[in-house]
Amino acid sequence: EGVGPQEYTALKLKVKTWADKAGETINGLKLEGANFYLVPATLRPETMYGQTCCFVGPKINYGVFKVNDNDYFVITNRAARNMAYQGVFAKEGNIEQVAEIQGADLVGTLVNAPLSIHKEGVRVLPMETVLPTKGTGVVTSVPSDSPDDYATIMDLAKKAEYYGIQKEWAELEIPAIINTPSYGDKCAEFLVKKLKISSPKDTKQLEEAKELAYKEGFYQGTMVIGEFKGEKVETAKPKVRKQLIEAGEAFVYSE
Ligand code: A2H
Repeated sequence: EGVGPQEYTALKLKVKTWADKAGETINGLKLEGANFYLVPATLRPETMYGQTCCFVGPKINYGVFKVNDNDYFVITNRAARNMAYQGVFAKEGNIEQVAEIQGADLVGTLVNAPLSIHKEGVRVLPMETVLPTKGTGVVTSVPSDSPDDYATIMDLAKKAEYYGIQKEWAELEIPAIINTPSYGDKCAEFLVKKLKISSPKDTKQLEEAKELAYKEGFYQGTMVIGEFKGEKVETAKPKVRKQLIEAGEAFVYSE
């Protein structure tokens, strides 16, 4: 971990259809015409083409925060407090929370994931290892390039009934985003298998896989999808980020 502030890209995943319980809460607010977004924080904006779902911590409490007259964000209270001083909300330093929803009640919600090949949307799914103390408490899942995400979706698909989800939600096609000389074009899957990681609870091996994937992807990787196909990750990364921000689909979030 660095000592300076971490600069994330916060991505706006617009809710298309709420899971039942979250829907009841939101409908009770009678905010006709409002837009709601789950807002994951990522360090890898160039991988957003490969989003296949969006993770929340099932036991984490999320707030629904008013951003402006039409828009609301679903994030942790902690993240809202930080954003209030980063020019994200209409009034500097002011937080307006309209509801609280537990992560478990968000599971099954269908959201639009900017740049994802899955234009029909992706599902909100549970991830036990989401930290309430980092980012926004929401994590977008890119199983091609994140070993944590890959290990989690494999576990979800294997135990769909236990998790109370539909198996198909965890089995969306995983496209290749980045080619690397050492680990091929789906480095997370390659490393999870190589290090014999069998569950999201294999913390130590996952830490190692994450380190290897990150270095190889960033320094040796080449994009194999999207507008910057053929470019090195190092140069494509700021371009994809800029594009998302200019399209109003993302913003800078630091902590
Ligand atoms: B990354 P750092 Cl493709 N709890 O985004 C657990 N993990 C969280 C989190 C939280 N509250 N908030 C963000 N994260 C994840 C993409 C990605 C990420 C890829 C590869 C590696 C990777 C897609 N998931 O991260 O501790 C988010 O996942 C590995 C470093 O602040 C975010 O970026 O360095 C990253 O961890 C931030 O971790």
